[in-house]
Amino acid sequence: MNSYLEKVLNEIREKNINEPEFIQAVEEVLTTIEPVVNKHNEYEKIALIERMTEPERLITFRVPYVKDDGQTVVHRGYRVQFSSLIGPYKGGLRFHPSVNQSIMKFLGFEQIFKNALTGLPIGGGKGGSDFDPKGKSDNEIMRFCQSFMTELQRHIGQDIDVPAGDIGVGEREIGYLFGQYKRIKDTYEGGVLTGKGLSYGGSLARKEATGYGLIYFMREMLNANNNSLEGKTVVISGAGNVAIYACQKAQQYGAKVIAMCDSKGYIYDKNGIDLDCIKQIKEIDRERIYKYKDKHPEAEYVENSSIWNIKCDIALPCATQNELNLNDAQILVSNGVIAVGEGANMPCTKDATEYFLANGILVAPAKAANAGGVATSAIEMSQNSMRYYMTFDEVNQKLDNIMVNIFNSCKNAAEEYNLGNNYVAGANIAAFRKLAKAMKAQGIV
Ligand code: NDP
Ligand code: 2IT
Repeated sequence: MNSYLEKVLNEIREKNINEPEFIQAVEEVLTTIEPVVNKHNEYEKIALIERMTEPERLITFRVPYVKDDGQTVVHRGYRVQFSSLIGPYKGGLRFHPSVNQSIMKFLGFEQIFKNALTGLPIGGGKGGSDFDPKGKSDNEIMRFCQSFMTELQRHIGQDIDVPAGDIGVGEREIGYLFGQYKRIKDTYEGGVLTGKGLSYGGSLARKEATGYGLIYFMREMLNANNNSLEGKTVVISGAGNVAIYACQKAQQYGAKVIAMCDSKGYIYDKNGIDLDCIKQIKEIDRERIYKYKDKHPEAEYVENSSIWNIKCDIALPCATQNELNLNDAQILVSNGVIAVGEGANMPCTKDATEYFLANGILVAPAKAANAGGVATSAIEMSQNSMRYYMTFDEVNQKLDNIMVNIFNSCKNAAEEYNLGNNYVAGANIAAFRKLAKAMKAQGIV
């Protein structure tokens, strides 16, 4: 490995010894940008990689709230303002009991590269809390969001840092967060959050954007390799925002989605998933996926088993990080999978990704393939600035164009460095080159 990259990587491993996800995300990027760094000896003197891998700012704060039974509970809130190189910090908020500094930093780091790939002026950030929204009443969610925003508001703004949703944060939570921000600031700053409800500044097609974008990217990737979605069997992990709209678009392109899951178990429906039923369970009832069997007794519900044991042509991990490991990858390959599309952030472990690539499986890397969500968030910010609304078709068409451009950037970068159809490396190289250029131009900051 390039001696400068090796030195930086070792320092990062030592300094962040308790942050395995962050180290994993950095390793993946640094090991694939080597051919670019080899051409730029000047990077070492200006500590370009060290600066790119150290967050500009990391904020943690106390979030107390009172439960319905009167008990006060304290959670930890985070905002990682990783990079403002090419725009205001931008990235989602995650509410999940697993949230910690490592997960926040890995997500913030990935976001910088993802946002660079969109071609839009947005920097990278991420935030959230170890709060578990599951089983909480609406009032508990509201009080938690208000408490969270009471601290977060001093660090964000439509030209400073623009949060959005992620796991456990959807339109309901964004509404409560926005209401509290507006109340404290006493100004209507529409673009301070994205993923807002349509009645107060949200964008049409933002809800669908990440899942749709994933399938637009997959369409382009298959097309470039003389294949298509038509008639393919698809397995999708998760049953949340990304998974649902990936399923919808895949079905529209003639693919057959045969399985989806939540963190408790998966549903396998050989007749093809009934998405209206999943939407009712997950978007409206906020229930567990096994309820699918109430309407479809012929479907199978399986707990404590990997969804990746199911034979399919296309695997779309859309739940969470490291949900698809080497063993899963080996099973998928032996079952004849042709392509993997990462809807979640870093869903495949590093060895799983390497195994797919070594076996000629097409991999649509998260940074590129799930960038449609944040790209549409940027389109929401534009609409808020213009005090204007675009139609669903206008936004959707822009999203489609952005995903085509992102795919082409990954493809062109991979080809330029003789990496064949390794779009994982292609994505990292394309994003890194843009960021490195901006970093050099802006001096030592
Ligand atoms: P949601 O909260 O809407 O849904 C998450 C889904 O994943 C749920 O079905 C959840 O199940 C499942 N899940 C979570 N953890 C696990 C686990 N450990 N094992 C199995 N299933 C699990 O989140 P999103 O759909 O918004 O996010 C999904 C992924 O996509 C995340 O990695 C996120 O970072 C990424 N992403 C999201 C974007 C967006 O616009 N929302 C944009 C780009 C990426 P359960 O309900 O049981 O917890
Ligand atoms: O991981 C992601 O890109 C998101 N959760 C969406 C971020 C955003 O600002 O829309």
